[in-house]
Amino acid sequence: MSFELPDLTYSFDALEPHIDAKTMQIHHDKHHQAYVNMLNGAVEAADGALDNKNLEELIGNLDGVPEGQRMAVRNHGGGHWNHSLFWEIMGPDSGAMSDELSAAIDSAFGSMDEMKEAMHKAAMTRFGSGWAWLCSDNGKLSVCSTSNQDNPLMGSEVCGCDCGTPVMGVDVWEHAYYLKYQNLRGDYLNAFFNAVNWDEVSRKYAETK
Ligand code: MN3
Repeated sequence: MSFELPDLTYSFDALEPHIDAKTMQIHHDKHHQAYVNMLNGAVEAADGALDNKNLEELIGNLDGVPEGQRMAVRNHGGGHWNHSLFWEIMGPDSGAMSDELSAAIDSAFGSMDEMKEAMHKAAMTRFGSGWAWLCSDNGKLSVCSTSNQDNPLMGSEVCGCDCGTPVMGVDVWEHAYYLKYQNLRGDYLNAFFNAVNWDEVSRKYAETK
């Protein structure tokens, strides 16, 4: 069994003008494909020790990965999982947020704007490359950020917090925005929120309860 690059469910230009087609194409076809290839290489190099494990099992138990492949699985398995979620929670239609998610956001942050502000701050203060996440711990929402391709599923030693399962994430590696936004990470973050598909975020949130 090997991991595969998931198809986008929308065209490269579907998120214009917020996320440009060229960035989407390189990001999906080149960057994400490279994570998938490197992950498959690491699984193969483990000589059967990692066969039959799904992606969540691999990145959710890095201690169970042979030492020689652990960093590769962390970086490229994380990269595969993070980008797969990222494509899913964006889309040309913003959809509708469920009442359940809306209530959880109000409860945790006070309002939708305050949740966006918390995500924005987490993403802006992430030095270098990484991600900002909206996470649900059995329904309780919080925001955090991770470096490189780490994510909260890897556990508190890696993530630095114990926030549960990501239901939304934004990639703040420069490859996610540099072509259109150059150094203006904040402008990209504002644009990202215009590309979020709230149906899908709501669906992911419901799964965590
Ligand atoms: Mn990326």
